[in-house]
Amino acid sequence: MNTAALTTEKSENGLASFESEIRRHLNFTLGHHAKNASHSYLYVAAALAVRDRLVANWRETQQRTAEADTRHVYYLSLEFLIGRSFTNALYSLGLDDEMHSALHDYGVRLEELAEEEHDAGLGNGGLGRLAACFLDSCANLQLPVVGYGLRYEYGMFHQRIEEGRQVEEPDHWLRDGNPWEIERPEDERKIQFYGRSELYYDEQGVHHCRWVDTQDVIAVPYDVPTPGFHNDTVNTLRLWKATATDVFDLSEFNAGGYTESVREKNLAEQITMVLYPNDASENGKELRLKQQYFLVSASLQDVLAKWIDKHGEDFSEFGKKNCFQLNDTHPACAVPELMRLLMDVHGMSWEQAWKITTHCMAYTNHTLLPEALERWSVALFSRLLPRLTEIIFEINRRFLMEVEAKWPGDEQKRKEMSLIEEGHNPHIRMAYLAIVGSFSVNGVAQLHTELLKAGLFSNFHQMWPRKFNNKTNGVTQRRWLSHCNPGLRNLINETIGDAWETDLSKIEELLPHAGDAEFRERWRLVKLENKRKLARYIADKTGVIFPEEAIFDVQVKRIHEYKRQLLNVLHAIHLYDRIRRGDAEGLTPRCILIGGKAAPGYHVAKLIVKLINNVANVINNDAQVGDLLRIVFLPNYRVSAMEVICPGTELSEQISTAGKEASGTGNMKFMMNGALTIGTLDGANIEIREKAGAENFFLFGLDAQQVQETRQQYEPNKIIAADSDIRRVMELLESGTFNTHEPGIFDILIGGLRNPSDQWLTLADFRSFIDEQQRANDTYQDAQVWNRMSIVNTATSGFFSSDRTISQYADEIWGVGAVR
Ligand code: 17S
Repeated sequence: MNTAALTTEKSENGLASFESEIRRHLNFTLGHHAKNASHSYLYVAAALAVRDRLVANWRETQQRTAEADTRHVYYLSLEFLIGRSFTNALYSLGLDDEMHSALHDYGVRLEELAEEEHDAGLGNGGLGRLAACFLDSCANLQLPVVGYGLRYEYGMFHQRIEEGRQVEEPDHWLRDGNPWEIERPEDERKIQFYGRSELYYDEQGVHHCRWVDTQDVIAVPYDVPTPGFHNDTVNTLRLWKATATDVFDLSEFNAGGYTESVREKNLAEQITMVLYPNDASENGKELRLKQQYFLVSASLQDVLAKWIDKHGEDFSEFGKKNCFQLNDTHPACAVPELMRLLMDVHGMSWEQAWKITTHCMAYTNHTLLPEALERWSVALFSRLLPRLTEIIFEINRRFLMEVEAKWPGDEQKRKEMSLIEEGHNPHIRMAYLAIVGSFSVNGVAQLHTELLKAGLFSNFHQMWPRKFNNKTNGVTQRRWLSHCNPGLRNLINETIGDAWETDLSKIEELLPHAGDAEFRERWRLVKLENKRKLARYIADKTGVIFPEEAIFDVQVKRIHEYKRQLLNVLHAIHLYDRIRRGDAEGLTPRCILIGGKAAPGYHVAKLIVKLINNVANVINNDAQVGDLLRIVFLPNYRVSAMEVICPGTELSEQISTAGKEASGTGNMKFMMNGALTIGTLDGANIEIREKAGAENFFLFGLDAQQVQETRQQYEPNKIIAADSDIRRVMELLESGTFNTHEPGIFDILIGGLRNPSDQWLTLADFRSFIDEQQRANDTYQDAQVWNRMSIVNTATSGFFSSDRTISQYADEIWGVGAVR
């Protein structure tokens, strides 16, 4: 298409050039003058102009998918951590150059305007970001997949650091409007809560159940376009917002209930008001269960309504033609809810409904921490969802008969496997419900899946071995390499072409170039430029200067004991100790960056944040340290921060206690961008090391098996006594060097390290960590060697594309192909 012609006339899609479309949106959509419009309005106008370019393809994709006689997949997730959409959409459409020059006329740079966009922080961490990468890959592969989630008014909290401590602030990301959504009031659904279940007989004398005397809430969908890469496909993410029914019910109004009804509206809207920020720890709050059921019921009703539009009440093919992928157990209510809808609303028998349900549910597990497995008290569940509770008990009754048939007389097995954990306060085990109701159960990395089969879910694996499968996670190389690292993208494209952007296996064509000294030098210069950009970002947010000749050593992820940010800090203290005692010979300058949010109620995690900040304060202000060492805690880590961080990172810290991190996905983003990994044999690290080659990975620590064995006879105090480096680190920590005015504040952390029942075995791995860090230190001194290893890491990252992961879901679980 001739873009020059666009500046004066409209193209076939009825849209003029970006320049005039932006003006039109400023003037008519937003009611502003184009002259000296604020950046925030200019951003909205530009985003709307981009959205307009998506709309025609969006409609066509919807029509094509609706007509296609294929299975449809619904990705149900309480979280979609999308981040920003503006430049991502431009990049997918191949329109960044056109936008660049259009904005020139408004006197603003594209990069600057992009900063106006609030991150859509509708997720906690890996699980939510995975859902966003998956949607990108589904659109790239043109798969008939719709994402279903919640439109939280407040996403992940904003993290501020005050005197070294985390302070949470609400993130009202919608305050300036959201140009990336379209409200669809015509598709609203009614969601029931509370009330009771009632038996009745129909005209034929057949008995049925119905759920009556309920309190109802309306679910209104907002659709978010998800563009594929240069392929004219635009898929849909449908996010539900909660609102009250009949706000202006006239009888209430006349009876003086006006303010009452407005109060009810507020209560209803609470359901989608805020994202729960505690990843990996459930706290049994009623509102959280309401959110889960609200998502599930609205989405299932939506899918059923569209089915009925097309097929009437004939559900014979429903199981074959639909698939619901459950992102962890958070949407596991989908199992009993689909049963309810099929039986109570559509008149099916239990057997018919169960056959359909178990043909279309698939469950992904994301955690190995037993304490993170979701359980809901039967008392709470049955008050909120009485009819669903009956159905769950009936599923359980029938399931336990199967258990009895497989292990006759084994009461212990029935107790272990029951969907209901008995006791004075019985609980529903959501993972077991998901397993029983699904045809597929998958883990997210090889080790994780093996550990699930042998551990947490071993009984179920014995019963249904073929249900269990692995889908190692991946990330989208479009956001996490091409788009966030244009310097490297251009170098790669000049060298091997751009086919890797849609087929990352092609990136291995870089491998031979690792032996080319001139290429290595260009590679080094790109990294250097990215380090400078990252250093500017850090200086801007924290005031700390990262010298560019230092090794950039980064750990960004949620703060959690099992991820062992504490081990990272101990290493920083060790380096500081060496500098202080004049043992800095051969030390490579190092800048340590740590970022991540702690769940607001997770005291130990918050204390770790405080420790990082206090240690940073001492080290960064000690003249003796010079440029040898820096440590920084970067506040408010989020998707858009990672887009600056991963291109500039040289050493990626993946140091969880082996057997605890299900997969990790940050590890993959760093690898793609040429960072080397220092890590344990945990989650996807194992596969990263396999692909990159052991010689291109810094391995340390116990493996999952050894972790189990060490727990029996772990004596951290002996380790401290026997190792002078470790002893000095503990002495520094215990001397109050890092908390001179706040005596005792780190005692809990110190006590944990010294505790023989420390779950995370931090000191068991410390010696090995120090030694491997030293090896990284030494390797870095030879830039030729380091850069070769860096290139090899990028070149062998092909497997970690979410395109590969999603192709496997499509082939091995969903049974779907591209709709073109
Ligand atoms: C992560 N799981 S974020 C794993 N669970 O820890 C990673 N959140 O190893 C893995 O790479 C990633 O998933 C993708 O597979 C996460 O209540 C659980 C959770 C979230 C919210 C919540 C409770 C639990 C609000």
